[in-house]
Amino acid sequence: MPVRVTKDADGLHFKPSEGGLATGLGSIYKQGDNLWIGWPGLLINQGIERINVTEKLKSENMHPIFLTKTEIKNYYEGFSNETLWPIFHYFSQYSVYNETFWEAYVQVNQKFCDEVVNFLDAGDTLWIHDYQLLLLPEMIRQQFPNLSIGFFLHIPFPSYEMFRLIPWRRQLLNGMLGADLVGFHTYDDMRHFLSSVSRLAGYGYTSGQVNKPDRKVIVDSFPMGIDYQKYADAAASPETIEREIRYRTSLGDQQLILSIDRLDYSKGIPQRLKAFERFLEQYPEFKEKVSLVMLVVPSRDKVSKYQELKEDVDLLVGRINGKFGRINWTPIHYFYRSLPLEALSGFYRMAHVALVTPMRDGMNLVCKEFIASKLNQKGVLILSEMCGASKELSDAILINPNDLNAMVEALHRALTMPEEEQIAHISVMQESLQRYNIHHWVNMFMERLNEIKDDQATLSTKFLDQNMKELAKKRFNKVGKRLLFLDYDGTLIPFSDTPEKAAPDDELINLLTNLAADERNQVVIISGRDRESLEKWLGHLHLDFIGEHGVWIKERGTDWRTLTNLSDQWKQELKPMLELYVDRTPGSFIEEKDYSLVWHHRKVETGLGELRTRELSSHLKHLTTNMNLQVLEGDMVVEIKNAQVNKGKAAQQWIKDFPSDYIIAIGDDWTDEDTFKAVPEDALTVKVGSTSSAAKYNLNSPKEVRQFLKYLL
Ligand code: GDG
Repeated sequence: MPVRVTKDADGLHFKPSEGGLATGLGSIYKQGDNLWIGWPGLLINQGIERINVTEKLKSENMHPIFLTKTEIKNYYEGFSNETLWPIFHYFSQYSVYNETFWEAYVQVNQKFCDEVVNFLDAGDTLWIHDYQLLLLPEMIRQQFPNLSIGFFLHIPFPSYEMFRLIPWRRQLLNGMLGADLVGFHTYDDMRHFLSSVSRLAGYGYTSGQVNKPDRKVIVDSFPMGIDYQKYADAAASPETIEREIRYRTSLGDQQLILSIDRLDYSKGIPQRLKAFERFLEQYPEFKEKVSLVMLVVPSRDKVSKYQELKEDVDLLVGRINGKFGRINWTPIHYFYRSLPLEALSGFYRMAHVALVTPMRDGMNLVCKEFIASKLNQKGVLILSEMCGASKELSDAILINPNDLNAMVEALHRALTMPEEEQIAHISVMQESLQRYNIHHWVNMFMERLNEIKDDQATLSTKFLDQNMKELAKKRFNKVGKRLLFLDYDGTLIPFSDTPEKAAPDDELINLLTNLAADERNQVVIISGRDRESLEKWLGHLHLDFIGEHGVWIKERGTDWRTLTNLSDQWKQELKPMLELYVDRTPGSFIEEKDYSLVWHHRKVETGLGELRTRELSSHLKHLTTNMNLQVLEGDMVVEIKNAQVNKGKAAQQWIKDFPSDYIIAIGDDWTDEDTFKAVPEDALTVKVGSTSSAAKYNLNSPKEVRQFLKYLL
């Protein structure tokens, strides 16, 4: 929460919180009817104290959720800060995988859910923040299917190689995907997330859009800004200036290097100290001329890794001060406590150099606050490449925090940089930070979320809802003859690893038998499948067939025949090329039909399959020019077939030969688009899945298709 409750002998106190999220959003949440719900950061067990805290926070648009001692230990210190935090910051060696922590994480997310729903109305917007609540979006979605839910992650989203280490990785991803919009600081975080979603949760994505069967989820980057004016104003305030004079009088006229962080191993504090030590060794002329002001804010001090870090930092500071210090000069001024904004602002004003060198950081706001506080535009920012802010602040001196020599050289360059150069860099950065400030960030996120809701509303008018189903059924019952075109894979049956495994189950056989039993129904299975499979699986039923996209056809009670004089000579020519791609791509294989060849990559390593698809398609398109062939990229396949056949042409033949009063066409693949376009305007066309289509309506899955057909019966 933006305030932290503390307790001493005098009772409870409410202080502004440190930490990026709280300071960033602190200026925003009080507007309008907003309500900020969160944990107030302290164990409060007594009923009366809970009531007092709740009352006090209510007057400031906040509502507390209290955690018990065990929840703080297992959920907050445990799963959040000993499992997720290290992995997400690439410190996998620090991550603890503990079932009790995980159970507490699920339980506390549920606790948040139970509390939050008490405040929610269907038209509200819910914005969930950060890694402590990854499961909450989906939990809320279960209860409010149409609510507008945004999620923002303030820390990095790690590469798939890191994320996959977590035993509960799928649950975490599915939890996040309950949101309509998932936001990150940088494009890299977003691309890592999408990669994990496709590999672990099995959903495909196009650009930043995850295609879940029930909903599209938008993933985008929103680099967080600061409340620029607040820091600029603070730097100009009399309180800050008074402090600057006071500090300057005690320090003398040395140049100051500033370092401000929460105590955290991700911030690279020991590495920074070592770089400063080496700088004094390599450039002894700076002794007595420069001091490092190091402000470390206590954080998560119950977690053992943080306690160890604190000891390391204490030792290093002691060692360096002992080694170089003089009576009249302290190399490092070290503060281990939280200071008020005026003090912070005073340091930002005074510092010649801000040394911001995290090993990993989602964004990092300290560097932005430093820039905003430089009213005279004099100063230099040294910034780690490993923080989100480095993507925006390219006018800083960027360094790799593992490279001590680079840090030493950066310090030397910063401390000797001519003033005009300092002003040039700072002014560019100020301009950008003024524009992309915290208000801009909130607006961008909220506008995007609203857009998505509008899109969903448009799409949902296309969803084949109960109303439409009833209308369809009325017409179905009324008319004399009905013609049904049903695609097979992905429409009547879900996809499986190999084409042979998609044999029909009993439920499907019964459904098709019952449909065909009514003489008024003419049911056409219209598929890309070879005729042998169709015959073997469904040939005994009273159905019509269009196989291999229209190469083979069979009316009920007759034999298979082909409509056109097609050539299959080209297969000999192109097959070696497909074989070459099989050799180069383990897990892929060729399916050969009478008049088409298919290269399948469903079992190929994610990413490699898509890469090879692009290579193969362009290779084939080049080779098949003037061959009257068509190269199709389908669901995990590349198919080559004769250009003169397609499902649409075949369907037209049926429509002509078998006049009917009501046509229904259902399919999932883009080869089915030809069917949708071929049927008359008054037909009922249904696309399975949520990508755009010529069909009038959508259903989400083969399961829903079956339910609809049963409903018609
Ligand atoms: C997380 C991500 C991301 C520091 N000392 C004092 C104090 N602070 C304030 C600073 C700044 C904030 O704390 C620290 O923010 P950061 O962004 O640098 O880092 P995290 O706390 O780790 O924040 C981070 C952020 O979320 C936002 O998304 O940028 O990457 O890790 O605002 O000014 N404030 C006061 N006294 C102090 O002594 N009052």
